[in-house]
Amino acid sequence: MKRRTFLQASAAGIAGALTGTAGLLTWVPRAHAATITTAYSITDGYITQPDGVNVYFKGYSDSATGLNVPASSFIVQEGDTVQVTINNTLGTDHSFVIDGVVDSGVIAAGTSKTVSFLASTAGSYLFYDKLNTPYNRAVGLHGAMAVMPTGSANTLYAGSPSFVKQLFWVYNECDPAVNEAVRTNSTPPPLSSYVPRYFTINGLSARPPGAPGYDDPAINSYYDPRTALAGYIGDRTLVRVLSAGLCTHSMHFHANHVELLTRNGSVLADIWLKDVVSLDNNMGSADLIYPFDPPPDAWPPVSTGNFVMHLHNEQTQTSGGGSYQFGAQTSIKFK
Ligand SMILES: [Cu+2]
Repeated sequence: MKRRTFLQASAAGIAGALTGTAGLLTWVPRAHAATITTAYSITDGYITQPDGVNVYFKGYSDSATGLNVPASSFIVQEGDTVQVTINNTLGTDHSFVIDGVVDSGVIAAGTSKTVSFLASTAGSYLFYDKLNTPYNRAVGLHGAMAVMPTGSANTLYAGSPSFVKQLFWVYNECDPAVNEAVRTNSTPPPLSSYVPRYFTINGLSARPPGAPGYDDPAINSYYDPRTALAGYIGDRTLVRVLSAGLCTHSMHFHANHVELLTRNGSVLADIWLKDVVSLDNNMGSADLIYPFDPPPDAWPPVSTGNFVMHLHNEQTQTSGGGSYQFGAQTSIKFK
């Protein structure tokens, strides 16, 4: 069985853009717009879940022989023209869509297509396969694009609160019965019988102490540097949260409230301070800043320590049911 290749370096030359990871983003602003090119191969394979079960996925991958779920993210700035070439290596039709921005139409089995679009508005975007909705998206054909405001390295939109670091959290979950139906190109079970079993951030689940992979940041979302929040006091971190799956989530941040800037693509008129942030199913999104301030009201004052972000929907903390801490969670480290 194939293992995921999510840390595989991309050979695509992308001016000013970062690829090769699904999470942490770096960015150097430009004074002028540019044309950005990137490429993905639609591939499939199996990814081992926390309980050892291998589950079938499809992905927009960095190469025709790898499998990336989610896709390597990319970052551009307002005004850029983006050209994405998608090489569909599979025997089934697929597509590449960003709602309100671009729709490739059908990319037939075994063909390639290049789409071109203008990145007109700063923000966080999910790209996904709209065919066979929602199954192709949920089975792994999704990824993230960040559009930075022109000339800015540290704001979400012009005039937004600023940050020091930024990363993506792309959530997904799967019901292996659905993935298997996609693999065999048969009709998935009705959504009334949908039973999500595995829950991921940037493609990984958490592992509790003692579990296989607990110490491995390439396996455990708790320590994955693309996902974990780690900083010194003042290292304000923007988290671009996108949900590819079918479940509603409830993110609980320990040690601090977060500054909630957007929900479902809309900038909030007021910046809310929240410790629990809900995430709608079927492509809900949020942009938020974890402030890395000392936790309020703590005595004696706290400036270092280890905390957690977990989900308050109980199902999302389990793997196959009943295995607490195997779900979508990550660490918050005050260094
Ligand atoms: Cu909690």
